[in-house]
Amino acid sequence: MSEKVVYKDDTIIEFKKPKMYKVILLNDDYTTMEFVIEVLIAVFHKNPTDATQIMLDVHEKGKGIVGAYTYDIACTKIAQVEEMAIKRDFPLVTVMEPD
Ligand code: TYC
Repeated sequence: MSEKVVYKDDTIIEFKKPKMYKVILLNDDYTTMEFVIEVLIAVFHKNPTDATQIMLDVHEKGKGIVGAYTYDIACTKIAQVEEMAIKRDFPLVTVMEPD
């Protein structure tokens, strides 16, 4: 997908939409529900209601999509989750896949 913009001097610039990547949250038996909600609010800017719903969904189904982001942003969010989880000694993991 792309958008072409034609300027007054006839310059044509084509803006390509960046590829998006889904960040997927994985369930485990050790991370507390409260911590997962805290991560979803801090890293993914979810409100408490949505964060709780996503956490419960992942708890029941094993995994769930948290959002879709550009490559760099998805990588950064995954690293932020890892850093928070390591600090608190939880095995919480997020992964990414092309949207
Ligand atoms: N299954 C965890 C528990 O029962 C809670 C949890 C939910 C953990 C979602 C990880 O991505 C997760 N404490």
